[in-house]
Amino acid sequence: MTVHTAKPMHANLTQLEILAISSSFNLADGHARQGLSAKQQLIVNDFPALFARAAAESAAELEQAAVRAFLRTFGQHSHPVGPGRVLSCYASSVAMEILARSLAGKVATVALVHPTFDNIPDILRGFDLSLVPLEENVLHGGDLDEGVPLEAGCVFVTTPNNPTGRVLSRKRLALLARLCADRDVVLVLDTSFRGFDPRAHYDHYAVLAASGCRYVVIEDTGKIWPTLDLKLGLLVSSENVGLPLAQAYSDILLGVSPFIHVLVERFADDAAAGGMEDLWELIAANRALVRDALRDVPGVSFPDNDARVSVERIEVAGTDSTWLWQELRERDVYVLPCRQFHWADPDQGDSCLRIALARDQAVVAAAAERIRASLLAR
Ligand code: EGV
Repeated sequence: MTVHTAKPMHANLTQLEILAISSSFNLADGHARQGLSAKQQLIVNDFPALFARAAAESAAELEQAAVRAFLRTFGQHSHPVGPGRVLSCYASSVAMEILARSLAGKVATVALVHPTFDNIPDILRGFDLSLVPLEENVLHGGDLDEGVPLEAGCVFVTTPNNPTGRVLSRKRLALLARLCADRDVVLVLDTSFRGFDPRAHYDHYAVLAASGCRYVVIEDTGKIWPTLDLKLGLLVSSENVGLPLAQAYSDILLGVSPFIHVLVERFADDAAAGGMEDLWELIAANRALVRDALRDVPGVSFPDNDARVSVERIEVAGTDSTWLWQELRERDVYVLPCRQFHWADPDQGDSCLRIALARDQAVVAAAAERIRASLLAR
């Protein structure tokens, strides 16, 4: 299998995540792998009843209930409803593939946030779309009119971003949406990490609708709840989006299991009833654990001071992160090197590693000690 021999320099990030799947110290992928909370365990104990309900009730109604519960729990009260506006997918990457398929031939160039997870540029390039980087600093604080090149027919932003955790503020979203409306450009948001950061819980759909821009939002339950990758990606779009999304969807999917919809509704209700705060606490504790274990290691710093997402970057001055990745792998610890996130200029990611935090504390603590030992032995 190619993935097992892939050199980390040339592998994509997901290939490196696959290598880590069976390790005891898998801090590579951003999926939720922490143990279930006591209340979540009760939902899992109820699986036979959930299955029976999924089989008995109207699939369309179960889907609507799941979408509504999920989006409202995370502040998205003005999310669209109605035929074709919210399409259920197996995963956010599947939603992205469908979006890219619908952009092909309609749009030539996409302005894509830089850095971001590498399967986004890879999927877009797979449909012959040209990419131009939209640097985070420009996105959050610069002149958008200059920063978004005129040739871009689509602007794609991950918020909160992966791996940096930076969140697009309401004000910046409004500016960007206005610019997209003025230029008749499609604005795409990937909000897969939204659940972790309350600063991303303002009502994005209200802002988007007020601008009148053509938009697509990719939502995701997969990063939040430890449901063994039983998850839902949503492809949400404006009425005026002008892309053949429903047709592209039908090329790939008939629909998603109603069992997933029932599950998502229950987990969303649990999140709204306090589960969300428990999750934030776990991530904050794991982040503190990593920082405390590595803070005094010479050359180490944490570039994303404010981040609340379930991944943390560590910078190791003067080291090649791909080499470090190898060193850690020999201790059975798996993280990600950051070159691949910088899809337009990999050298920018040279000295950073990304550590996944949606794990049990004991796993993070043990892995952090191994990372510390490895760094001190350099
Ligand atoms: C992260 C895995 C895919 C992706 C993981 C991810 N790759 N879907 N090709 O879900 O941050 O580790 O986004």
